[in-house]
Amino acid sequence: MRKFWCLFFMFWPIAAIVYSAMSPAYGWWFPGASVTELGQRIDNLFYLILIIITVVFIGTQVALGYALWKAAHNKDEKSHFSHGSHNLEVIWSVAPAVILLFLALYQMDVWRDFRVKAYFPEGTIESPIAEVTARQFEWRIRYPAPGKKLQLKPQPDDLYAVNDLHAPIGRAVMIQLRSEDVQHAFFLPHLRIKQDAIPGQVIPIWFKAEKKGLFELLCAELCGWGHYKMRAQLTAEREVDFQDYLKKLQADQNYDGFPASDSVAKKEE
Ligand SMILES: [Cu+2]
Repeated sequence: MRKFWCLFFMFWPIAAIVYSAMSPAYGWWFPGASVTELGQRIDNLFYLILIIITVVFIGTQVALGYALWKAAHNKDEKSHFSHGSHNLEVIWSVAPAVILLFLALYQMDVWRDFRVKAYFPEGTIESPIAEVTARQFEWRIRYPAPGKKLQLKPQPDDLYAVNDLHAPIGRAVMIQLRSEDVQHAFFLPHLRIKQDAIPGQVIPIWFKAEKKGLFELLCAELCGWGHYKMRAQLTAEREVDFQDYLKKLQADQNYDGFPASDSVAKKEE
């Protein structure tokens, strides 16, 4: 039985290491390569941290195993209590502090480009493409009418959609994130974007999708019983298709049940 437990507890660290080593090749961490350049930089940071953690994990497990092994084979010596080692304590306090400080400084430019408004790509702040409002349990999207700018307050000619966010590819775009009720999290795993939506706050997010496609948009914050239903999509498409989509939304919203020519005649009456 003793052997079983020994093998049992040895199995999990080994399984964790094998899993970590295999994950990048199989895409188990993230779904495929990032669709944005900034996302690739975030991935690089993630893998750097993963490597550091793996090295530390293997190191500490091997040291622990060695200490146990040595103690188990040294039957003559009685156990003794030690007050501790000042030198060791200094080493294991300073080493992690240095690693953390390095990471804090090293990730700064990615953080700055992602979050600091002054560094957002040109043109994004002035003309957000949409406002996304999270609510229990859906994503409401508000676009300005074609040719107009998004205002903070809803306008009569604004365009609305639910659970389907469209964005053009090849240029940096910004959206305004809000929440209507509780805390949600706007998560675009393919773009490596995750941002909490907080009631009472308008939070800007920018991204530059490089690839066309449909990408998952999820809520990553347990927000109530219907949390699982907050699955939406981002449609990344060419600029012309994006403009066509807005025009189609506009036509659909202005549809009054009459053919176009009739409705003109009706207004003139
Ligand atoms: Cu939610």
